[in-house]
Amino acid sequence: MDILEKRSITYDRTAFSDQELKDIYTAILKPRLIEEKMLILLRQGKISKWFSGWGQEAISVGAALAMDEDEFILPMHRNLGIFTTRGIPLNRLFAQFQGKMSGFTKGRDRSFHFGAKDYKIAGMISHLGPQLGIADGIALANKVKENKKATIVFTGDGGASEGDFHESLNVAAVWKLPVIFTVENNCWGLSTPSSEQFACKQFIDKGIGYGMKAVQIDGNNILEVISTIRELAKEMRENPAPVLLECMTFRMRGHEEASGTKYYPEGIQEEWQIKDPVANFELYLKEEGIIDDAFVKDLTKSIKKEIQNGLDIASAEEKVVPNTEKEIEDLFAPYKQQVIAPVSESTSEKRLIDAISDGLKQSMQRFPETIIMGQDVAEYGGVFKITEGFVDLFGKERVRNTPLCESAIVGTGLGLSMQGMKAVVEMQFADFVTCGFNQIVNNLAKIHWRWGQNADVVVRMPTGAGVAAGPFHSQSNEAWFFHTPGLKILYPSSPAEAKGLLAAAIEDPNPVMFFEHKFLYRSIKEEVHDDYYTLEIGKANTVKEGKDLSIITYGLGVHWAKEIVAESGIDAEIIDLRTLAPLDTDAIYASVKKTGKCLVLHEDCMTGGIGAEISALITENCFKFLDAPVRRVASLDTPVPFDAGLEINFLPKERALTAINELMEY
Ligand SMILES: Cc1ncc(C[n+]2csc(CCOP(=O)(O)OP(=O)(O)O)c2C)c(N)n1
Repeated sequence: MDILEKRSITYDRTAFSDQELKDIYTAILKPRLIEEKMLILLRQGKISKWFSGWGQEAISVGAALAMDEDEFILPMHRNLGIFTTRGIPLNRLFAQFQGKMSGFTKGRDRSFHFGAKDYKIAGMISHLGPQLGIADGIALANKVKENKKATIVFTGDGGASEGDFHESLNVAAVWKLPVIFTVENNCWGLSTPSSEQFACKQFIDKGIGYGMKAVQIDGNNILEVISTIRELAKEMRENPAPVLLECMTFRMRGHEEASGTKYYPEGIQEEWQIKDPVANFELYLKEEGIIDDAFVKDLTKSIKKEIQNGLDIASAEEKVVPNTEKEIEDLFAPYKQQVIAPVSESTSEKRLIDAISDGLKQSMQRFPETIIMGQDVAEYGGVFKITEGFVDLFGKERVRNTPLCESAIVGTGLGLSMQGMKAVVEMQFADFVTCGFNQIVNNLAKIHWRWGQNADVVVRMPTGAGVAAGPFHSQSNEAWFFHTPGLKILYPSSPAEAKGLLAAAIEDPNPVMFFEHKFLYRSIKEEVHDDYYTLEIGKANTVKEGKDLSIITYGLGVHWAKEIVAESGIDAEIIDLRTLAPLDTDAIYASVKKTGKCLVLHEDCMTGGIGAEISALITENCFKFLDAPVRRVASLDTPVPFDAGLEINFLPKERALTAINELMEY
């Protein structure tokens, strides 16, 4: 421990007993001593990277001490003290740093990128800001269940420049969620000083803009941190509402050890050195006669021993042995779908839109812990009216209008899932998913594989062209997600499929992208079972049997294929994939092996589309059965144009017949 000659922090110990003060000192010393050790190991090349929290320990330790043990904390990369104070065994922590099996991510993710539900810690991803939206979801669950619990989430002053910060604070303010948004204002984001990061004077100035209380404290004063957070948490447990907490502090070491601190102005570290949170507190406790040199010596010795023991255990553990099957298996939470048949024979004619609405409604009844979130989904019923009347049935707590904030809402869905709830998020148009993309591909898709947390979130995606809506309301973007391991993708083509698959998606505890074709919403109808039922995820449907050619398609493509085949009289087999991930390769191969010729038809653009993958799979697995090269017909590789004539030209339907004829003649 660095010795300070003179204390520069003033403490108010009124609320703390002697024993408590000793315990607090014990808690704050531990991460400091771990850091000291880690820096040695780093120099010895025994760990690869280290993000230092040196000088910021009072915030992490103070927060963990102030919150109830069963309240969630969502830390960042400098919050070692949260993990230690929450009591994570050091051997597991070090095993995590070393990528060992007994860490928290089976060697799949590094350093502090993990969560541990047993310790009520929800870990970060590298992108920083997405943490904030998850906190909203955790807090929303606490609020609707009336748990009287607070949640605390962290960001740096740099991370607070991300859109997620704005979205998440705004949602929490509008929904009055019990979250403490903690900005560790350590004056720098990597090499960028605050003056180049934000123009406001201080973060608390933002509170008024969000309509939330904002409090600034000395983040190096552990008693102030504890007292403030205790008070804020106590208040919001009773009267849920978010708070912006700005903790003034300084990052004493480099962004990560290898990057150094050359960019720091001369003398700034020395200036902050005298405000060291550990040394000041130690000096204060000595002055108060609560601890003495012997106590510090003994404690240091015993913590060092604990650290060494933890390291010995972690280091003795063998390296992770790769097991490909397990790597793939862990992408999703274990789940064996039980397909549910309708109880009665009762059916009625339903358009696609009615069937989706019906499936959604029945799922809401069946799973009372499901929350629907989206823009204008409440009284207005959503822009396509899928949720019309839902507020009357389920109330506004469960059918929630959201601000425009796709990222925060997907994050909120994940937070609900961490609390054992289900979320259905409606993108107003599939095109707008770009604004929530990060949460989907990096959080929802990866979280189970990383640390075993499922993401019970269905993202509804009103998709596709044919409605003359131009490049930002017509896109097909399923391929973006198809390329991302960890997501299921459903794309029904008919009302009956849509109802059964949506119910199946909501039952599934894993993240599902659910595509609904806008052109089909009101243009197709059929008899659909009135009772609740599900269809098998991952199972294609043979729409029409045939022997001369296989047309593999989905969505609107199924309807094009049916029309073309009916008009041309070709004996083609039409396979409706229904699920894009997992892909029913058995059905594809069986059909191609039977017909020997294959056309893959889809509305999405050609290049890098799902057709490319299917074509490659057929070539690899059915080559000797093929009598012609696999053909793909897809939309042009351009954005979707607005003018109806241009849109028809863009879409593949008119090119499909030519391709079919060429295949037949091959
Ligand atoms: C979206 C994103 N952009 C850039 C980075 C690279 N990066 C990692 S940490 C960091 C600085 C963060 O600064 P701040 O939030 O103030 O936290 P601090 O490191 O100072 O604790 C940057 C630029 C990242 N991880 N994610």
